Amino acid sequence: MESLIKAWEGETVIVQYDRPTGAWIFIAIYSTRLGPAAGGTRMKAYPEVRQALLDGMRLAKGMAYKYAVPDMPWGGGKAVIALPHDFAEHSRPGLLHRYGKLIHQLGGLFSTGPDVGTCSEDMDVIAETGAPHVFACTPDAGGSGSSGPYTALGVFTGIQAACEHLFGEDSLSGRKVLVQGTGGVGGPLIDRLLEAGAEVAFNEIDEAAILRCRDELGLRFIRSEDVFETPCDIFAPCALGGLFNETSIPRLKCRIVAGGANNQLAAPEDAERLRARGILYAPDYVINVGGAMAILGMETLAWGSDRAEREVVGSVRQALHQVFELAEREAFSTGLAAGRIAEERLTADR
Ligand code: PPY
Repeated sequence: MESLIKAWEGETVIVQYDRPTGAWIFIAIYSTRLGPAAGGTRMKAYPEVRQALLDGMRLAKGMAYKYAVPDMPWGGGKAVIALPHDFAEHSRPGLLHRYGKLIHQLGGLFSTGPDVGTCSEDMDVIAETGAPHVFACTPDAGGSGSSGPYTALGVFTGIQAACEHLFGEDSLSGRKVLVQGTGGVGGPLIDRLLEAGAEVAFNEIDEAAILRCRDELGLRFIRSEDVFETPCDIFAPCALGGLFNETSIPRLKCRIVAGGANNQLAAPEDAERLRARGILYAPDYVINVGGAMAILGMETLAWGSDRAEREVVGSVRQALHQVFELAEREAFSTGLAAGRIAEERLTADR
């Protein structure tokens, strides 16, 4: 893990070994240049502990870029709790309380919210020891609840912006959209897409969620092995990241990639691979800012939900058009364009 930390351009990594459970807690802080760090807490088992650290470091950079593009006064950070493979669910509250205590001790250097493997109910438990540096608690606990619907609203807006750029009209009526992951973000995204008249297919690994989407919503199910080859207008990854690489990109049969998952590209060069295939890629951290933007606005700036929705729609639309236009003008990838915009903000004199 020494070499991983050494190679990372971020500021700080906080490490805590949770002896009672055997879990490893990593808090990666990429940059506090624009403000104190905030980012979700990812909690899952990894094949190896070092992969959890690497995940946290990559996600923290994504958060820094995510805040930088719409000029939010927050720094990039992410927490990863690597669970032991024999983790017992009854140990969860204790682990979350000890993690909350660490958050509290950091005194605002890092604030957190939900990510893959944690939900608003978990934030309530973390907040018992970690308040006030815990966002998106349940409404019962005085929080604003799940960020998923706001992320989904931003992704929906981003899909419209991509269609406008590529097809000259933002209407989704009759557009074929493949949504991967039907959980906190994919679920509400599907609802909006259907309402807009899109033809939605989905991929999912959870059996109950498959039944719900296929039998109750009547959507076409795409098996995991067929996801990349399925012809569609828009492919919207809303599950785990790292899916686009030199072997998956040549198989794609979509015109647009625009989804909510973090860290969709295995490597930065994959943005150029998508461009070379004529696929318009909406950079993940630009299109999925909605959750963080809405939650932070509602909980630190006293926005109401209407204001939060307006801010998300306006910011994602404007930022994506800026990214698409810069990429077109300079004839380079949208990933590079978004990176330029974010880095300019992160290095500007203040
Ligand atoms: C993300 O956008 O990936 C997050 O980590 C979401 C987030 C960030 C800060 C507060 C609440 C949710």
